[in-house]
Amino acid sequence: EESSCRMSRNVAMESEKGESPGVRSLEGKITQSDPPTLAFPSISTSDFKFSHEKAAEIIVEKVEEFMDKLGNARLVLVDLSHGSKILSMVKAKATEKNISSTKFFTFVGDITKLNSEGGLRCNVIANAANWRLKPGGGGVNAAIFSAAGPGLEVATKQQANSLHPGNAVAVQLPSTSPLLNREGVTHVIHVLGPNMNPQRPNYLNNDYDEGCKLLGNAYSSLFQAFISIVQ
Ligand code: AR6
Repeated sequence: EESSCRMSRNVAMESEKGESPGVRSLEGKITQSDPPTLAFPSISTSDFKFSHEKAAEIIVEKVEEFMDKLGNARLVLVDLSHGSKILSMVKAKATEKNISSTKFFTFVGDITKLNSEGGLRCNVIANAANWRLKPGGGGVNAAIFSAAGPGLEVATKQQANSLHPGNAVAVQLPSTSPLLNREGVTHVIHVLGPNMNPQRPNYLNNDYDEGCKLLGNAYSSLFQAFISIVQ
């Protein structure tokens, strides 16, 4: 059995350009204090039961692929606990590949309290959503909908009613949202990852060929949506 997903490797060399972070941005602006930052959870690896090893491989491949499209923006993988397996695997793989630790790093904390509790300002956060884009259900989805207030559900409905696995949709938070006012989050990007939990919709029955493809698509959609917001 294949132990991990093999993805294209031809992006590996491009991240090593030796640029100094914070000096240039997409529009040539110098924004050294608060660079645009996307905080994202590890999609599919908890309730959706996707392999942590395969997910870590895909996260690092996709981060690497988007490095040179980021300008001065940053990507941050977040999880709740210091014991997070996914964070340590991703950290090790990113170090191995010499990915710039100012443009991509991991962070332990609640994604809805990064600024107030962690002192990390992220203008965009990603949500590991369900296909109906509904609040609740546990995990990061329940936490984000609850912290954002009812305005997130309303604003989400104006963008989309559902998502297919592998896709993402960006939603701007209304001006009344506590997530905006307390945390400085302007957008939530909902992402639907592949599901390996037989008790959830779109169950893939251990088909990791399809699962890895969909998780790769999910991160591409997420990072592309983030870049569209900040450029
Ligand atoms: N802050 C940071 N990370 C978190 C938080 C938080 N508040 N809560 C969970 N995580 P999951 P999935 C981490 O289960 O596997 C929902 O019910 C968690 O440790 O939220 O994609 C939806 O409605 C893990 O690393 O998402 C869907 O039906 C990561 O977030 C389903 O779960 C993702 O865990 C999606 O399942």
